[in-house]
Parts: sequence; structure tokens; C-alpha cells
Amino acid sequence: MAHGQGSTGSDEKLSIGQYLIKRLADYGVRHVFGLPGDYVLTFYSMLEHSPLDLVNCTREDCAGFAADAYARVNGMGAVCVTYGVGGLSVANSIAGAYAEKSPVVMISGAPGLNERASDPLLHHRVREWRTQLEVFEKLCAAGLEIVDPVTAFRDIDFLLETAWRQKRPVYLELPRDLVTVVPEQSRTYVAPPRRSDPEALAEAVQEAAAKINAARRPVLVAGIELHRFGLQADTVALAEASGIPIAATMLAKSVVSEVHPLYIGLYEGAMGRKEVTDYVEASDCVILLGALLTDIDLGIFTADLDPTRTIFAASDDLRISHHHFHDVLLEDFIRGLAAALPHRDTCSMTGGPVPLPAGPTAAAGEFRLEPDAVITTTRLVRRLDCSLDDKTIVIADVGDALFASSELVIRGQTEFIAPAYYTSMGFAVPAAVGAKTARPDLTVVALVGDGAFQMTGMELSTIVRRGLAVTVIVLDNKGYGTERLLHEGSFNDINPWRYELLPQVLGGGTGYEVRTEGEFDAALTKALADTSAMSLIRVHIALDDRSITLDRLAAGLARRVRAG
Ligand SMILES: Cc1ncc(C[n+]2csc(CCOP(=O)(O)OP(=O)(O)O)c2C)c(N)n1
Ligand SMILES: [Mg+2]
Repeated sequence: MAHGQGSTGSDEKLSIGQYLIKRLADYGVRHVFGLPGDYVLTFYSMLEHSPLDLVNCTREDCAGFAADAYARVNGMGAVCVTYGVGGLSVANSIAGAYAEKSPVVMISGAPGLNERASDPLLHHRVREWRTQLEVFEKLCAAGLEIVDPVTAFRDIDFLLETAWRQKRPVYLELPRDLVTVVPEQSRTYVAPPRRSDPEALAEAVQEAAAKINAARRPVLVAGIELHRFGLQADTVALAEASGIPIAATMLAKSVVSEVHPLYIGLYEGAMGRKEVTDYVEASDCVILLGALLTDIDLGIFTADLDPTRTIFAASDDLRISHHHFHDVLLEDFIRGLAAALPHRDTCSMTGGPVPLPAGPTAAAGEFRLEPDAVITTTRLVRRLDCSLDDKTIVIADVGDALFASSELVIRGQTEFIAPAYYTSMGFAVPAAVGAKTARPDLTVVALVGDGAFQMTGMELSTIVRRGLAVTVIVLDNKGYGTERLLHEGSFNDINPWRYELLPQVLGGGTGYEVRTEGEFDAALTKALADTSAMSLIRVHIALDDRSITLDRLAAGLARRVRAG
């Protein structure tokens, strides 16, 4: 059955809970992350006896991060929790999924409709029965409470299709006395067709092609929606058909393989490599595809793009200079452009005052290990880079882990996951649970600061429990290094932990403590070779050390402050 189609005759015997499970499976969801509670136990029991695998996490916010990463890797994810205490704990994770366009289905149990008759103060209740729903209505593309068996199937269909189409989270509240109810009659939902207005499409493609053809030095900038809508191959086809070089934003890092000959690197304003920033900003036609123009992606707004030289195409907007087009799907626009543009020799477009930047591998140069040298963040990333292949997923947490990873060269397509816009600390370890669950065949490496690790690192417990062989690298600079850079204060210090001993506490995996390049090299080699259990590498980092990217950002911000 196609995603967008709702219930069929044979579904009429299913209960509401069974129907939800079936529809999740239709969308490719095979795992549900969460933590039980009495308002959701009936549904949990149903899940346990279904083809879906329940992944019990240590906290609901972690389950939300895991479901988010799972959705990014798998196409759709689900988290299921109890009412109030569970639901409200997931709010931050769902907010991140909304901001970064990750299709997570958030399912919350709730008091039964029959229990609410005399308006009792049942446990976990906050203000009104609808309070939690109202919170999630603000954080999701759509939110509904199942209240009527007749419309329940239609509501489920609508929510799932909305998550799928908009690549945003949705919220579904399931009162506990409706889970096993088999509707006597059910409504169906048929999603309206998604298609471009042919005339608007033709005109947009024509106008964009004319602008690109008239440009001497066009450049493509790939954004995150290309990943979410599965348009990576179409984008590469467009670059190859036209010969136009391509950069990517930080949030979209690795959407295009970073070793593709037309790939020039990340465009991230003053935070990025100067050659790439200069090249993009000197271009007379910047074609932004599926980009969210966030401050991080634009190097904390140090980027300098002239709208009259810009084509901005996204899932909900198409602007060519100051002309706005409606009803043009991103995929049709990309494919249309690929067909309309003549092939030009890349070299002929890249002359002029700013030369074509070398790809990131060539720019980084050869890496030679200095075994006795004290390890730094940048050198750690260079060493990690040597171990990446197209079977590795790298997850970066917020802090210098994120900035430093922009220096990695990701070989495959979309093997890099980070909360690079919403930037909620504590994402990486739970996200490793989600990513490895979605793709057990891939190697998963999580890079996380010590501060972020102290927030959600205990989710390693789930990693141990499920026998997930992931590698977690803790960058231990004894506190909030990124914040030290902004504002020094004792509030940036944290209690030092013996991170390397955690495997003993958690009952599985191997811990390493390293200070030099040689020690890191040895630990990483062993960790990546260990496919039986998780590895945790604690890396001592000097207090004043920071990655090249963070250094560039600090210098760029300082220049901006000086310029007033
Ligand atoms: C949930 C959350 N709380 C607070 C912040 C603000 N914040 C941004 S970076 C940072 C410090 C990160 O410390 P750590 O994880 O050790 O990484 P480092 O900066 O040392 O590399 C903080 C507190 C945040 N981004 N997210
Ligand atoms: Mg730190």
C-alpha cells in the first residue's frame, strides 16, 4: 500500500493500537524508542508482541534524540512515552527534530477518556487534559488526540503522511482506553497529490537557467533538505550535467560525497575555509538547494550573499533573485534544471580573481602521525579522518566536537549527523543508539564534549544492553570550552569524571584514556576493530586548545565586532 493511502477493508478488524503499528511499519519504521508508564502500558504490550522492536532507553529525552537520529538515517522514526512526565521530557528533542526537519512520530499515552468524566487530578496531569497536546502542537507539524474510534484511522493516516511529506515531527496522543478498541466503521484518509504547477515549473526553470547561463561563475550550495527528501543523486546529476561546482552547508555536511570531483567543501561564512567562502561569495550566481539559512550554516551570520545573485530553492519556497514562485516542487526544479542547462567545462567557469578551491582532501594535505605529540582536537579529527570510509556514520555533539568535525572528509553520502542548527547538547550518545539501531551494518562513531557527555552519556547503558558496537570519543577539556571562548567564568567548569571506567559500571565495553597522538591512534584502531561491544575513548584536551574551525569563527566574530 502506498504511504499516503489510508485504511483498506482488511484493516477494519484491527484495533486502533494495531492499526497504528501497521501504519508505522508501512512507512519503514522497524523500531520504536521510549520508556513505559501506566498510561501507555497497554500499547507497549501490543508493541512488544508486534513486528516492531521496542528500544527501551534510560530517559525520554534520550529516546527522542535516538528516534531523531533513526529518522535521519532510516527515513522515519518513532518515540513512545507515557503522559506528562514522559511526554514533556521529550519536548526538547522533538523541538530539535522540528528545527532540523526530522520526521519523528511522537506517540504519548494518556488517561482514558472514561477516566476523565469527573475531572479528577490523575497523576502526571498538568493543568488541562490538553496541556501536553497544546505544547506539542507548537513543536510539531501536526498534533492530534485520538478521541473517536470512527476517525482514529484517518487521524493516524493523516499524521504519518504529514511527517513523511513535511519531514517534521508529528504528535499523536492515545488515551489508554482506546488502544484495544476496534472501530465499527472507519474513515479513510487520502492525501492530496503532490505535484508542481507545470506552467510555474517551466517558467521557474527557464528563468533560473537563463540566469545561470548568463553567469560566468555559478556555484551550487547543497542544503539539508536534499537529504531529507532523498534528492542527493538528483543534485549530483545536476552538478555533473552542468559542470557547476558544488559546496554544502554544515547541517548538510556529507549530503554530497566530500570526495566528489566537483565538491569544493563546506560553505560556512567566516567559519569555513577562506578559499570556499571567497569563491561562493564572489560567485555571480549562487544556487542554494534545500538549504535552511541558519546562523550556524552561515558562520553565525558572517556570510555575505547578495539576493540578486542568488537562486534559493527549498521545499516550501522558490526565489530567483526577487521573484517568488509557488507550487514548484524542489525535486521537479532540480530535475528540470539538470535537463535545461547545457554542459559547461568546469574550468571555463572557474577562472577570474578567485580560483576554484581544492576539494577538502587535497586541501587538508597528507596526515603523518606524531606518536609522542600531545593530541589536539584538530589532529584528532585528522587521525579519525584516515579511518573513515563509506561504511561509517559520524555523529557530532554540540561544542568543539561539531566545529572540529566540519574538518572531516565524509566519503559516503549522508554519513554525518549533528544537531548543527538547534544545537542541543547531549544529542550524540543517544543518537548513536538510533543510528546503529537503524544501520547495524555501519560503523558508528560519536564525538562528544565532556559537558555534553555528562548530560546524556548514561545512554551508553542502552548501548551496552543492546550490544551495540559503537565508538564514543569524549573530548575532555574539563568543561564548557566553547563557552569559555565567549565568556570566561567558573560556571564553565564541570566535575571531572573518570569516563574510561564507565564500561565497568555499565557492565560492558572497553574504556581507553589517551593523551598523545600515538595513544589515540592505538585506541581508535582497537575500538573500530571491536565489533562485539562499545568502546569509549576519553581524550585529554588542553584547556586552551580549539579546532581550526572554531578559531576561524572566533576571529571572524571579533572582526565583525571591531567593524561595529
Ligand atoms: C542543552 C544545552 N544546554 C546548554 C547549551 C549551551 N552550550 C553550548 S556549547 C556549551 C558547552 C559545551 O561543552 P562541551 O560539551 O564540554 O564541549 P566543548 O565546548 O568543551 O567542546 C554549552 C553549555 C546548549 N547548546 N545546549
Ligand atoms: Mg568540554
